Parts: sequence; structure tokens; C-alpha cells
Amino acid sequence: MTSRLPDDFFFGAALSGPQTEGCWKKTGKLESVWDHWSQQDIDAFYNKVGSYVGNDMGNQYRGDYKIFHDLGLTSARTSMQWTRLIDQTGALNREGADFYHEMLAAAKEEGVDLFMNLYHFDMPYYMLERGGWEKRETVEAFAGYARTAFREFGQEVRCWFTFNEPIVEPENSYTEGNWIPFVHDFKRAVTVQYHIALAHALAVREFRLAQKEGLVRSDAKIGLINCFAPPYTKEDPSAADLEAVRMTDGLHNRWWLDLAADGTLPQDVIDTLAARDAAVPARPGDDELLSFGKVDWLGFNYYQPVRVQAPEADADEWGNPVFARPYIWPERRMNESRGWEIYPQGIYDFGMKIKREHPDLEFFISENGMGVEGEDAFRDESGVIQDDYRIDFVRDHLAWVAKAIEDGAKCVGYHYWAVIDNWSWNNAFKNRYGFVGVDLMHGYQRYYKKSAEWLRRVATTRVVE
Ligand code: BGP
Repeated sequence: MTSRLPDDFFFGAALSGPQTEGCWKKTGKLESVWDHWSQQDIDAFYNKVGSYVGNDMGNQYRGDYKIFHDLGLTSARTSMQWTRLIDQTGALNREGADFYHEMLAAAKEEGVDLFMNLYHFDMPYYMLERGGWEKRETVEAFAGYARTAFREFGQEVRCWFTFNEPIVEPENSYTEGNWIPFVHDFKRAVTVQYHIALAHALAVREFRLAQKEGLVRSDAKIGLINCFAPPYTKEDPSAADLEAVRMTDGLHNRWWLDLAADGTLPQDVIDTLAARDAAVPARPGDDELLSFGKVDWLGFNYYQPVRVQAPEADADEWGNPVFARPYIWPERRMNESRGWEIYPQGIYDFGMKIKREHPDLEFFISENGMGVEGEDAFRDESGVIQDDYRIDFVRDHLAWVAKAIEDGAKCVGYHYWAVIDNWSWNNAFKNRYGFVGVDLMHGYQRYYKKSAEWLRRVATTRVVE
């Protein structure tokens, strides 16, 4: 099957500062929660590989941008690290700022437009010690960081984002307790989710102020990136199954979509939270602050759908409210390495939802990718990894993107996660995502997999075969 994407549709790479830069002791960088956790308990990381090196991009970025250029990619999204740009008093760290100025200049030289996100799960550890997202002070500190970033890099960066996947910390760190600070308390998770929404809105307000003062480029824009997951349930759902969909969709998708598109939060979700003893910690005047949350465009990360049904119990073992339980679709296809369902049509379904509900809102696929364990087993006699599964994965998703565009969705580009293998949190380098591999045994050297040539063809012709 062949599909075509519009001539001005862009292709690029999705990455993040904490997963690529390394250089954790350089430029006066402070400890993030990931650096701290790696120091405290290296056994929590696959093969004992902590956060310190990323994929060594902090040392190799010139070569990496050359690779992007060679593959026909014209943009990439990374994130600044709060811990590198800002010191413990809230002031700019000049050495850290220069690190990013140099990176931006190097990207430009290779014709790569570097989009900049401000936060990718990388809370400074000293902020966590002060209460992290549970405290309003952190919201204000984040707005201060954003203000500094917009003003310092205003003439260099065109596309800004406030957060990547803001839903992940409330879930992973405060409900499921898998990530530092290992909490299982839904009420606290709701506070975190609410404060991140406010932090996003305050950062957008800072952007608008900088815009008014002419301190950012005239073509600059700001967005929010979330892992939107189209929700599905059984074919013949009960009212309770539909209720499970409402709250799952509400917390995961609508919360962020309403905030980004309209500057509001979904009232039905807020009401249900209050009824389940997890009210948002709203203060007078917050609605006005949240109204600044409207963005210029949206990043849509897509890996898998979410399939739910009515829960069996109302509360979990920690006494937290439960709104849904997983529904295993009998026809599901899995990426066994990651334990994630592969369902390309989800990208279309959610893209069309954006189109239906917010017809003017432009978006791009800001992450999509396939992480596979043990890729060495796929090397041919010449040593090249034959990753046809990655080609199939991207082809199938792009076909649905092309169809969404045909049907009126304003999807303007696609960033693959991660064009070059990188460090994946606790999984470290277990699952490899790249079209380009990284050899951990030989100085993090880069090498092309079979799919790199395929990507180059797609990125330069916009024909997907
Ligand atoms: C997204 C994150 C990325 C990235 C990716 C792949 O949710 O934005 O940071 O890591 O998922 O997931 P993982 O690295 O856990 O395999």
C-alpha cells in the first residue's frame, strides 16, 4: 500500500534532554530526580545504566545533526533541562545557557530546526525536596524558568513546548508509585496534575508577555505535548463500561486537550474527583490563570490506545479510587518487548477527534515509535540490523496519518521517537527505538540500521511505501 503526505509535511526526530545529553556533571548542571535516583539505587536501572550519559549526545550533537540532515529530517524536538539552565536560586546558569546556544547553532548549521520543550519528567531534585509539583512554589518556579528560557533563546527557537506528557508523573510517580518519589496516593496525584496544568498555563502566559515585548521571534509559537491515547471499550458496553471510558478519557486526554485548546479543565472530571475525595486544590483566580493555557498548536504522541472496562472494585489496595480496569481486546497485536499494543488506526481516530472538536487546532505527531529488545539477533551477515518490523510499524502509522489529513485533520508533521537509540528511564537501553543504533561498548558510536535508508526515502519524497 502506498500513501502520500503533503509536500509541506515535515519529518523529524523526537528526543529529550535527560535521555540524550549526558554531561551530567558539566556546565554546572544540578541533579535531576533521575540523576539522584541513579545515584541512590543503580539496581533500579536496566543493566545498571543510570541517567548520567544519556546517549552521549551532549558530546556528539554535531555528528547527530549531520545524521538527521543526511536522513532528510528538517526538524527535531528536544528539551532543555531545568537543572542545566537554572541554578538553585532561580537565576540563569550562564554555562548551561551556552551549552544550549551552541547546540541550537549546530542544529541550524545542518538545516535542523530545533524545537524546544521545557520539561520532560526531569524535576530538579532540590525542587522535589521542597515538595515538587505538590507545591504552588514549584508552579511559580517553573514559570520563572520558562520566562528565563523564552528571553534567553527568544531569537533562536521558533517552536516552544511547555511539557511533554504531563499525565505521566501523576500516574507513574504519585499513583502507581513506580517512579520517584514512589507515592500511591491518588489525592496527591490529582494535586500534582492540577499544578502541572497551572504551570503550563503560567508558562504560556510568560511566552505571551515575551511575545508582546518582541523578545521572541515573530514566527515563534508555543504548544503542549501529550501522549493522547484514544479510549476504547467492549463492543457491547454497559453503562459502567462507558463510565470507565469517561473518566479514563477525562483524566488522560480531555484534561490536557481542553486546557490546550480552550484554557479550561473538564468540569465533569473535576466534579467526579471532588465526589471521590480527590478535589483539585483550586484557589480563587485559578480559572483566569488556566485560561492562559491555550496554545498555538499541539503535539500528539502516539504509541498505543487505552482499552478499558468497568472496574471490579471501587478502590485499590491503598484505598485510592479506581475508575476503570484494562480490557483485553481479543484481536490485539502486541509489541512484546515493550508490552504495548500496536494499533495504527488509533492515530487516525484521535486525529479525527481533534479535528471534530477543535477544527482550527493544528497538531503534529510529536512521538511515535517502536522499541525492541535484543535487536542484535536481527543482524545479517554484514552486521546490519534488519529491522523490517520498524519499517512496518512506521508505514502503517503514516498510512493512517495520511488518511486523517485527507479527511480534514490538520496534522502538519511527524517526529519519530527516537531516530537515534537513547536512554529510556528505568529501561535504560533495553528497548532500542532508533533507525540509528548506538554502540554502548564503543564510545556510544552511531550506526545505521536497515530502516534508516527507508526513512530517508520517505522523508525526502513524502511517499510511504
Ligand atoms: C514516551 C516518552 C519518552 C520515551 C517514549 C518511549 O512516553 O515521552 O520519553 O521514553 O515514551 O517509552 P520508553 O522509553 O519507556 O520505552
